[in-house]
Amino acid sequence: MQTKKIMTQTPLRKHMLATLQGQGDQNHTPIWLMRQAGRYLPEYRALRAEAGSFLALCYNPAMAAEITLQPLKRFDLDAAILFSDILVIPHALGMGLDFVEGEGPVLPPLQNLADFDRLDIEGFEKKLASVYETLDILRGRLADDKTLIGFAGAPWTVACYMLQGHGGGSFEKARQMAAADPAAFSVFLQKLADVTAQYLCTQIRHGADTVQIFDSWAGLVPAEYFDDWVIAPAARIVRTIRSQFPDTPVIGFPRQAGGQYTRYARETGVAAIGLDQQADIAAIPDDICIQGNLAPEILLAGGDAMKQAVDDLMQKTAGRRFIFNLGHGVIKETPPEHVAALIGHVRAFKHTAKG
Ligand code: 1CP
Repeated sequence: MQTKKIMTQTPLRKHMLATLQGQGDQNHTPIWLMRQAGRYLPEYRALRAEAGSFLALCYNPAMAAEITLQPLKRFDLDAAILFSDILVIPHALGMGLDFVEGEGPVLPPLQNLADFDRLDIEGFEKKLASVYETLDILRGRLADDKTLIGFAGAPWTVACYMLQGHGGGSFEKARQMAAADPAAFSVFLQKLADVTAQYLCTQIRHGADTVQIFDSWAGLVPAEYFDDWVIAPAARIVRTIRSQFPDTPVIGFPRQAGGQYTRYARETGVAAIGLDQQADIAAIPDDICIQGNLAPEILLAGGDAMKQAVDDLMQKTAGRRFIFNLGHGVIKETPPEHVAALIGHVRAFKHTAKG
């Protein structure tokens, strides 16, 4: 009896990876949340205090692996996302980087676009060895049915920080440097794209099942430069990854790309696009795999309004490839119980028969 039971069990599958590869199960919508590890979790805050600083945490493989797994211990998620930050690339290229309490990242900004060539392009991978070690640990500790997500910032978004020196505003100085010499800026982004592609390929070699490109500030790019500054660098990264890892899907997240989302999906060759909470799902052709779209504020609020919003999103995405997620990261005041309730509601959702 026992043997028979084991034999009839369906093999464990990575639901999220299967959905990205076009082999998803209609009865299991994969779910993960951007910033699912982080400050809304008390166990994160405890390890963060122990490490002393956010960067020390990122570069400590045992701790970074532990933090990556924290949300999966609490919640029935389909994926783990490597715990790190998009700014480890400029840091590994030799730029200073500090995360100032209550202020966010601070870097000594580049003064000229040509300064890129003074960065440590040769040594950068060595400095990221601890990130790859984190992935090695995760590959051994993650359950077989969980998808491991690697990531990097998109060249435009990372360039914003490299040229501005900090976040928390609208990157006026970075945008001015870019618009003053768009051709030189495109070259700057190409170089950054090549470094980023190399970083992501090494993450895949160390066990990432998929990688996401975070273009958080894509919405700041003027329409006439969207192709050069957002689409072209992402396409360049996808091309490199595909040439080395043809089966590894790439997710693109050009946040607040509005009417440009569909073109981004078609022209970059990504397997799926992340949608912010303003994006209109109905405007995205349904052969395109989508992820996201629930407003983080709705998760913060919880309760019946959240359940209703989940039902609406599930109805809107019925019959198409969809990975449940937020439109941006979990807000740090979010009660963890709301995350549990959200996932429970997604899992319990049954599509109502139509007609
Ligand atoms: O403990 C702390 O105080 C640090 C807070 C924190 C955390 C938890 C930062 C600083 N980064 C992270 C982790 C992080 N960052 C992850 C981990 C994986 C996850 O659970 O999702 C990821 C994917 C990122 C990516 C990231 N960093 C982005 C892209 C996504 C987004 O949120 O738009 C950006 C823009 C950053 C820069 C950054 N790092 C940290 C902060 C506070 C910021 C944003 C600063 C700004 O608003 O400009």
